[in-house]
Order: sequence, then structure tokens, then C-alpha cells
Amino acid sequence: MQRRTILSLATLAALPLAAKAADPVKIGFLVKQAEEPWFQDEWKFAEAAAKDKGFTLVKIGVPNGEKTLAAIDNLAAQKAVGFVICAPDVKLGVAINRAAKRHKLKVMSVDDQLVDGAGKPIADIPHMGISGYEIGKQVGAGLLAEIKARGWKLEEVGVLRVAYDQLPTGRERTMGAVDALKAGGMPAANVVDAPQAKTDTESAFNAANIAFTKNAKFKKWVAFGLNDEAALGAVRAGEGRGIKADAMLAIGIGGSQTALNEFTKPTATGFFGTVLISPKRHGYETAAMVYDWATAGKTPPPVTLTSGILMTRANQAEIRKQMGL
Ligand code: FCA
Repeated sequence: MQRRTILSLATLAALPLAAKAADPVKIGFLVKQAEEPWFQDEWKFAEAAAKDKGFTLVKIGVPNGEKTLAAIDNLAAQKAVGFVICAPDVKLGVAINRAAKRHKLKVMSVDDQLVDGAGKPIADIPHMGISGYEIGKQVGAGLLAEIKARGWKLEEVGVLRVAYDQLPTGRERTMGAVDALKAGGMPAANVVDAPQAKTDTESAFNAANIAFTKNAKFKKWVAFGLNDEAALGAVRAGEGRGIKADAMLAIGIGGSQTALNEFTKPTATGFFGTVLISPKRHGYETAAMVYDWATAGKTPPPVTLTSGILMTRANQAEIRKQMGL
């Protein structure tokens, strides 16, 4: 009798411990625009990291500030140990950092680097993003090469910069493209800014429509923005106004499904190309880094910048394979 009691007590005492040890580590992955193919891809590769390392990934869409802070509280309630975030507004940086610290969660940003009240990157939040300005220059160089191939005169070409300047990486990307075009002889006066309200196709479409109306003197256009959706919005707006594939040349940034859908259409559209960037690195590596940080104390490098490669309808299959996609 006595012995049985001791045994069962020991078993009972061991139970909570055993249950705790079996609980998988949870890492959050918060993105501003869950419906965008780029972010779907990031999630997919973050899932691959979760599988390889044996943690559970908690994916949450955070379209605004309120949802962002609620998601962080939710992660803490679920006993997550950290999270990766692409915030809906980089100025939420201080609030995000404070919430993460309060809950003792590791936080790393992806794509859009979080800033403080003065607009300076927050140094203690590690970041992985693209080399925005360099990639923008690749966009500009790609446009110049194709302008030349088509025999267009630079003076007669309008340059549509779909702009989202409140996001530093957005401004860097599009200014890189402008600078490359100017360096290649494009007159500065031909550059038309079309500010978009959000970073999706519809907002770019609306912005481009206004710009085309105001600048009807240009019959030929090149267009670009911070992502594929921005370039695509410009292409669709052009089509609606008779600026078709023979008069429109757009290069996006991204290379995910938005671009692939254009490339697989039977006839080429004005969406000429995209600079393919790596959702694999951004999704897999950031999730893995936060895991290693929370479980093994390995702090991620402060900033990691990734590169891109120009992809067109002609070389897409080959390039995607090279990038492991
Ligand atoms: C930003 C853009 C996304 C994607 C990402 C790498 O977050 O909004 O579309 O380009 O950078």
C-alpha cells in the first residue's frame, strides 16, 4: 500500500515535466500582407525551417498596428519564444520592440527594417532585407538594355516611378532605378512619380492611371515600383489606356507568383521582367535564426542584405532553378 502511494505520487510529479519537455518550441512569423505571393512564399520556406529544426511556426497576418500588437500578445500567451516580422508600418518599431521585450520574446525583422521615432533603424532588432538600391539599379539597367533593344529614343520615353516613399526600402529601390536610368542618359524631366497608398496592385493601378492622364505627351513608357505588384498595376493601367506591350516596359522586384502569372500568359504583356529576390533566404533563414537565438543564445547578425537577379519571360525557369525555387 505504502509503496503504491509513493509510486503514483512520483508518476504524478513527473507528468507535468514530461508534458513540458514534449511541447514544441513556437516561433511566430508576422507579415503585413498575407495575401501577397511574396509573403506566402516566405511562410512556405519558414515552414521548411520549422520542419528541419523541429519547431512550430505560428503564421499571423498583421495588416495594421492594432493587429500587430495583438498578435505579439497572442504569441506570448501561446508561450512562443520569438518572432520574425514584416510590419505594416516600419514606424511601429518602438512599440513592437517594447512589446517583445515585455514578453521576453526575441524579435527579428524581415524585408522592412523597423525604425525609431527619428526614422533611424532600431539597432537591437536584427534584420534581413534586400539590397534595395542595388536591386533598383538592376531594374534601371534592365530597362535601359531593353529600351536600346527596341530602338526607342530616350527623350520620347516617360519613366513611371510608382512610389511608396514612406518605406525606406521602397524609396531606395525606386531611386536606384531612377539613378541607373539617368546615368544611362534618360532626361531627369521624363521621370514621373506616382505615389501609391498601399503596396498592392490596385493602389499602383490607381496611382499609374492618374500619372498617365497628367502626362499624355508620352506615348512610350517604362515603369517600376518597389515590388512586382507595383509594376503590374502600372502595366494594367497602361493597357486600359491603349499603352500596350509594344509601348510599355515594366520591370518588377520579387519574382513570385505575381510575375510568373504574367510570364506564362500566351502573349507577352508590358510586364517585361522582374528582379528575382529570395523568399527562401528571407523565410527559412530568419525563422531559423530566431530559433537558434531563443534556444541556443546565438544572436543573429545585425543586418543581412540579400541580392537579386534579373529574370524575364525568356530565362525564368532556368533562373528560378538556380535560386533553388
Ligand atoms: C517589401 C515589399 C514586398 C516585398 C518585400 C521584400 O515588404 O512590400 O512586396 O518586396 O519588401
